[in-house]
Amino acid sequence: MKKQAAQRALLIVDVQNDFCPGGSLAVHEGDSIIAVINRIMPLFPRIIATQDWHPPDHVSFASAHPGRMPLDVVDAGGIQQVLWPDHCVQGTRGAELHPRLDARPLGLILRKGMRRSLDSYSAFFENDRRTGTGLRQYLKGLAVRELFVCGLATDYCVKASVLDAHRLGLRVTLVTDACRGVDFPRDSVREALDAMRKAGAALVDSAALG
Ligand code: VGL
Ligand code: ZN
Repeated sequence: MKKQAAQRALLIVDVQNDFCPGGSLAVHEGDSIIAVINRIMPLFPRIIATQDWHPPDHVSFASAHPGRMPLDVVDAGGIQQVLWPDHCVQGTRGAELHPRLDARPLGLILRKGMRRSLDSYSAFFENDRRTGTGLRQYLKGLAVRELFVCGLATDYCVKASVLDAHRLGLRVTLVTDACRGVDFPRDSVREALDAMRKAGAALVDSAALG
């Protein structure tokens, strides 16, 4: 069998209604990246989208911790867990991919954060850093060596996915104008960009792709 040529892939992280204006965990201007993503998708032979996909009583929801508020930080089984408003509950409209995102070219829609007691920011590993999502094997099976990443939110799921991809030996490029962040705590978007750059990811504007 002929060896497949090394391929590029685009990873679109959590472009879901709840992370866009009007959603329960809306990221400022979260929907402004959709036109950019739709424009760059034709440049990639393989495109994967993730969906944050939580059960209704998920450990990351402040509502699951009596007396706690969103943005409080708790210890959840030895993992520092930021608490969020209920978001991306399985099967709800908030969990659907944003309707303006062109879903036709998506080769894989990967759901994460499905275990009640464990969150998953990264598209590769859950927050215990051990449980894989299968994305690593999927990309390996397609001989993908170079991953471009975009989506929501820059300082949480995008950052975690970029750092894991790099750790797994992929060449990683963040498409900066196709991301938006929560920016909590203050400056966390800037810090996330610095951390990704320091780890060895390239940061580029979509205009430079092609
Ligand atoms: C995310 C907070 C909670 C994200 C998901 O997609 O970045 N952030 N769940
Ligand atoms: Zn979540």
